[in-house]
Amino acid sequence: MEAMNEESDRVIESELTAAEAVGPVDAPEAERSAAGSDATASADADTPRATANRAANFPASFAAYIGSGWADRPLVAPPLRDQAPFAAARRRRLSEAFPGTRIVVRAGGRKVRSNDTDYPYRADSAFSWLTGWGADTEPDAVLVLEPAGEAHLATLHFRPAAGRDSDEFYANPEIGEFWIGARPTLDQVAAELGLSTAPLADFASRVGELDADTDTELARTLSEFRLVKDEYEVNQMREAVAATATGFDDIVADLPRIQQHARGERVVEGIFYTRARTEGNAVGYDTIAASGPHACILHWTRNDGPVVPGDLILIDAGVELPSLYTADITRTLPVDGRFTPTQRMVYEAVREAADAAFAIVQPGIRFSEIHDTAMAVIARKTAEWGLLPVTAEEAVSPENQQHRRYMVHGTSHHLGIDVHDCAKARRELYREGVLEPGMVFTIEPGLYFQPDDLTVPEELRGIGVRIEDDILVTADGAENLSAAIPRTADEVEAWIARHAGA
Ligand SMILES: [Mn+2]
Repeated sequence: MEAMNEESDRVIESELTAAEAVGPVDAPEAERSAAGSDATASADADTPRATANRAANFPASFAAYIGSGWADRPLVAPPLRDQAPFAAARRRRLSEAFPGTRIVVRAGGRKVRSNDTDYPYRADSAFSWLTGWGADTEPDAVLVLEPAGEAHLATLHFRPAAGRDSDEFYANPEIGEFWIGARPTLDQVAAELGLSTAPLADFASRVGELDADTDTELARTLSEFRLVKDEYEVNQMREAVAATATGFDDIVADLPRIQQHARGERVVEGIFYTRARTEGNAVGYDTIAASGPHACILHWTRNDGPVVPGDLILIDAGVELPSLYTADITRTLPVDGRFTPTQRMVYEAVREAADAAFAIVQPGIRFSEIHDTAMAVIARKTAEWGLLPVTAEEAVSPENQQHRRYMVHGTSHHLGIDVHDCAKARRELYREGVLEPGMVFTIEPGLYFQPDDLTVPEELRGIGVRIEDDILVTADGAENLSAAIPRTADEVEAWIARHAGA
């Protein structure tokens, strides 16, 4: 955070023009020619998708007619976004790490889901981290850090708003304004992100540059830079958790309706999705709504099963904000509002593992110690219940690990703009890394007794429990950002009862 206030000229952000008075959406001549006055000049238009064989031709006179009669759209410059100074500090840090080298970080393009329909667009995380551009990123945008003296000059290239002299706005289903909405102008984006902007058409790869899509050292560095969150990011994580908490509350409030549907798990997914779309940008990952024995399938996202009284339902979901930061939270609920004694025993064992892991979190410990601490509880509990062929002490030794039959996944992963954040960081900075204030990660132990596991008594089979919270490392310990979502068995029962009585 202190870097924000430092006078640093490592990255020279070039002069922003027209920051006070952004012109009309219709681009000036220079931009028009750069963006291409002919829609077919754009890469997107080169290969129109399946619409070509059903499109009615426009007569030659039509372009002139539809190109006229439009009001100017003078725009007030949008304010600088909160994240802009933080993104500038991140670019300075990258500049210092790669002096004299041209750096290219791409937002990525749209991806086809089928035929002429795309997946919802989602910008590359490193690109978003460096630019502060989130859910509204223009596809195919490219950030370039060009060496300039001791530092770099940062320029954001993207496909700007097209003028009415182009046929793009009405005739191009993939990028045209009438089809998918207007793009921002270069000046608008420059004002919002505090970055110098240029048309995408002006961007070309150069020999010797490092491209984050292909250079592993650059990609790794960007991943490692993201391990410690700045003040903006921590606030985003708090917001993402708050929105996610509301989504979980929506689910609990609707438990009676959920049980009535043959695909109750889908109802759960839909309820959470509605909250994610209304409060945030989307879900940060596919929601896991796993009722009954489905809870034993770690990444159950088919979500097509019923939600039956007497069972537990495991819900693992997170709201991704427009800034692209996401929460990642799991709660396991008794569908009818009350844990059976066996369910409660398993649930509270998992909670004990989570609480033990959380208790040791502070700057200076190793990330892997969190997992080891949670697993020691899992080993002790499963040994106490007579499930292990060895003692708990024997099980936790590296050459044994029998208890992991019931929890094969890790306890923690970093969290941020990606749900599994910093995935390209080196093992010595991740698993073997030492905790620092500002790190955000999950603690998510579980116990999963497969329905056909002959090593466990019948009453345990088909029970799956996970409790997942989002943890911030503070100066002298840790804060559970999701502590306000009911966690203990008693709290969870009271939560459901509160809604049932309402
Ligand atoms: Mn997780």
